[in-house]
Amino acid sequence: MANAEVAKRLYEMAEMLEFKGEENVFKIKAYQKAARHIEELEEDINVLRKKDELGNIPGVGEAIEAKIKEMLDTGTFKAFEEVRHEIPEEIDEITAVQGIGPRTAHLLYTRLGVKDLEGLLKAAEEHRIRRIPGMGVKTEENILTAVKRQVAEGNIGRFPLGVALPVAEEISKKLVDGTLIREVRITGSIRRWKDTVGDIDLIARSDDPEKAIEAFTRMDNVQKVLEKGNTKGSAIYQGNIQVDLRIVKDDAFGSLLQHFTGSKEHNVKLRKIALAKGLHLSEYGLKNAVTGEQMPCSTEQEQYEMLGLQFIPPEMREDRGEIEAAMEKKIPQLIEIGDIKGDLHVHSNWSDGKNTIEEMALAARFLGYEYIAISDHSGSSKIANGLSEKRLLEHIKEIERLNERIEGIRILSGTECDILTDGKLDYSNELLEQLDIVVVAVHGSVEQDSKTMTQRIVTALENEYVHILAHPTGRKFGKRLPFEMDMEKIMDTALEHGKILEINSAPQRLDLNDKYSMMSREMGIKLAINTDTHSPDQFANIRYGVGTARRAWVTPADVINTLHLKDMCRLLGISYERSRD
Ligand code: DGT
Ligand code: CA
Ligand code: CA
Repeated sequence: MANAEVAKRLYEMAEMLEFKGEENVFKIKAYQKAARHIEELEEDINVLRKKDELGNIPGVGEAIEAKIKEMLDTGTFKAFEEVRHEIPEEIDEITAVQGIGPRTAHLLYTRLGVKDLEGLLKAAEEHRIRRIPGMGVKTEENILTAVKRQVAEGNIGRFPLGVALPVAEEISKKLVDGTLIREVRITGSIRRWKDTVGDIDLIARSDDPEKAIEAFTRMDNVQKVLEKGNTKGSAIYQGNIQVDLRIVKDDAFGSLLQHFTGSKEHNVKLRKIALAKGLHLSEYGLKNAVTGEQMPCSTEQEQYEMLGLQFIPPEMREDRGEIEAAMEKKIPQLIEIGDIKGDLHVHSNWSDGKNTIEEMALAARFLGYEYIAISDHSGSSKIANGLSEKRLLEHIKEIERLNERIEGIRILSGTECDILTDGKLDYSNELLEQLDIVVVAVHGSVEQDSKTMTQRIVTALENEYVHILAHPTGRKFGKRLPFEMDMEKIMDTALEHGKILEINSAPQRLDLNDKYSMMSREMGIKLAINTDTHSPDQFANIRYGVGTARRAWVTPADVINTLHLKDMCRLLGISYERSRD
């Protein structure tokens, strides 16, 4: 088991205990704490175990240590399995509803027998929830609204990309480890970098498809085999995610890749174009509709070319005008990870990050970045150890010192300043003026009605010292739906005042999403693609932000952190010289 898996199990244990109404809060907190520290470990937990150093992990006492060992040996632990049997399987559906935590889910289950979303909706509509002591009419109404919204947004039964992609990569790696399977490609919505995905779609090349499918179904962590054919396999993998695998021999690999990358809407339109040319398009490639001659393509490029189209990047394949653009050879040169020159939303251990400012700067320099902005939280974010005005001044000084000492990267002094409930900012203008860059964000009081929330953000964007609005809609997969707000009004304000909107690359956020990123780009609003990282490894999340931007047809010119340091300094009105020596 990898660190992330061990951590996940411990988090689940905490959640299940909470669900069960565990009285001892410290027990729940202990699991969460251990999980958090394991998640952030830089060393492999299996290695620590060999060195007998598990006990050194903060939060891991004797009891949890024993459970970790059990997990590393058997893949699970007894206490976990025992509790799991007492809890209905679909309970995640319930706790994913805004405003329902494990305790409320437990009440709904024990009092009303509610164990899935359908049951919850029914209970709310039949006014049974208000009769539970302590819940009331208002709670019932809120639950009903939240469930309806969740259903309308189609988020049910889908996995965040940040969950599915690492699993898909893990499986791909396992599959090519053998000599049997020569190449594996991730296709479907994951390859299109869609923010949530229904399942994992893989294709592979092998000379012996049947054996390859057999090997696939016998992989570790396969929980259930759904289909096992000559060239097709389908299974439920650990984490309850479905994996579809198709195997081909060499010649039609490009055609198959194109087909399974989708989207369905994109493919339907391609098929029409093929027909107009007397061709028939299927997963096996193109075929002459009259003679029946097959024309399989080994690359996608070839297939698009045969249809008279420019190559279309996977992220654009949603039938949003990309086929028409490809006909006119007008596919834009989309942004790539290599275009990113710096990260403007980075946390350090001055607030809730894990590492020092210096460590973050060195990690960024290693990635080839020219600059980063350290944007720690402001004072009102108490849980995040936000900086008081006094500590922010020290923070600025520390960054000055580091800039004198560290070469090859410029550290910009920044903040992720809270937008207070009325739209005022958590720091005075006098203080904001002393920073290189001001990132603002909504954290508390997220339940405000649309009018109040819109005005709150508009007011913040009207402040002359503000540069970037971070994670504009506040959504978090499985935890929080987007704020109620008038996004168009917020975009109009951003445009009017020259403010930048962030595409936050944290995979649980991906906020702005593709749709709003596209609207912003079309309006001419500049974007920043940041990671909001709390440790050096999270810089790697930039790929999710760039993927989202590519879905929105974003080019380097639309994004400010593709600028070189000199141009970035000019944009921010700060001296470039300071960084040179
Ligand atoms: P998902 O899984 O809901 O996130 O979305 P996709 O796009 O991965 O959809 P999925 O897994 O049902 O199918 C994978 C790809 O296979 C899809 O993007 C295009 C292709 N495909 C599936 N069903 C059809 C179909 O009925 N017609 C066409 N033309 N292509 C299909
Ligand atoms: Ca899929
Ligand atoms: Ca599928």
